[in-house]
Amino acid sequence: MKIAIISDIHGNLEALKATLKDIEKRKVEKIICLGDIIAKGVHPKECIELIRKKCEIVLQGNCDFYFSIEHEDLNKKSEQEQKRIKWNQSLISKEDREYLLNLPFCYEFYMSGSLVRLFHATPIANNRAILNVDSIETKYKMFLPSEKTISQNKADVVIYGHIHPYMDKIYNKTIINIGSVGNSFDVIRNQNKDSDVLETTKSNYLIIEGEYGSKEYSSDISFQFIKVPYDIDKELEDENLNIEKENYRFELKQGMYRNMTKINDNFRKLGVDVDRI
Ligand SMILES: [Mn+2]
Repeated sequence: MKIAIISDIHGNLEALKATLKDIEKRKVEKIICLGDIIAKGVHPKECIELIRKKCEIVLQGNCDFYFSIEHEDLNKKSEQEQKRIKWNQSLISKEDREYLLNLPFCYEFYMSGSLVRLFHATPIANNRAILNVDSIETKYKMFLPSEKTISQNKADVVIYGHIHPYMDKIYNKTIINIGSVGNSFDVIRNQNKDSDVLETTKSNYLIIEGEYGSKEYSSDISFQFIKVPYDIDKELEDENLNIEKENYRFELKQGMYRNMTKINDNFRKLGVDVDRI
């Protein structure tokens, strides 16, 4: 069975449409979404509608939660943050918010012998970023169960979203980040070493293929990373509706997070010499 796994649409309708079109042509039997359908882009409502129609399983991302709850401490937040919350909430209905708040945290299945566990960011919280440069110890914890996982077994394969795409092997286990459909970027960047940014700014998703539901190791399993180009300029046609349009345009066009200082500080904490890479 072929299963497509998508994540982090962030209200980018053109990216979502291009990705779903690509999935359709690859004869996939099931689509799973790892969350963050909304926030950042101006088309969250249309994205929720499409995701509900096309995806069999949808998990909750940190933004789905954050922009759907009532913030009782709203007045204590910075003016800019208040504006962000109100704006993102104004783009979706009460029913959309209810839908997002009721999404599950985790999904699991066996495939060709491996226990595959899916969540938005970590097995404990959906708002922490585990990066490809994190330690083996930190990455190992991604395979452990928590109160929020479906089973209490250690996973063999972990698939998550929230950041940028990579794959690694640790202790016989496979950790995969599928990247983002609508807010794609790479975090290790260097003007002299970067390739064309159009490679980065495409939509990312993953296809996993194998014997669905089988606990036997006797069949093959494969992971395919796919990058789909989409019409970024068309998505930005409505950018005047966006209260964060400069940041949003920068991220979509440059394939870089709006606050590289924050990312570089995180890297330094992990012992990565960002000034030399
Ligand atoms: Mn997220």
